[in-house]
Amino acid sequence: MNQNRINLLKGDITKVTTDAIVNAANSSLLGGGGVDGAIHRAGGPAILEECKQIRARQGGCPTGEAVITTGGDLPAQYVIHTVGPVWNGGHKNEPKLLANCYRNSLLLAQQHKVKIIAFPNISTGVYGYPKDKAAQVAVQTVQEFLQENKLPEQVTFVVFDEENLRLYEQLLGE
Ligand code: AR6
Repeated sequence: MNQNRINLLKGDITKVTTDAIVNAANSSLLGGGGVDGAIHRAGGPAILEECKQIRARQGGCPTGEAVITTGGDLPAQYVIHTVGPVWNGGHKNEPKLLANCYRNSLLLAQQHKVKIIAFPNISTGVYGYPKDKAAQVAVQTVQEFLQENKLPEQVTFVVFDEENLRLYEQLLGE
């Protein structure tokens, strides 16, 4: 039913023109490597400035939670920064925390009337979450959210490597 509200794209999320992109951040909100570094480089200093303000207000962002800033110079209007769990063998609540990332990002998007949102494969880089397990959590959580909500209208999964492309193609039946 909501399959046509989910899209799959391979490439660099900083190039995607959309209402919001999601950043796989860390709880400091001060930037890092991977997709986080790419977003701050491409989006310019306005994003970091807002991250610092949020940090001053609430002291960073706990794992599984999300915060929103401008998209700065990006073709996206907003960046939603969420903090994925570090993979620790799977017995440290990782699946629930990863699902929280997707759900809380979608909720924040909805509050900002976001119609189209793009997600990277949160936690599957530096944080070491097995890609197959992470893809299952991502797709299931997004599908459930879309079944229960009208906004966002469209969700794009932006994959960066062949393995994730294959996994998402399988899960989305493409
Ligand atoms: N566009 C889309 N996906 C990307 C891009 C890009 N430009 N660059 C990397 N990826 P990671 P994490 C993919 O390591 O595992 C940072 O230092 C990448 O191939 O960026 O959640 C933060 O500050 C992988 O599939 O995020 C944190 O400290 C996915 O994005 C920590 O890394 C996530 O990989 C977060 O680790």
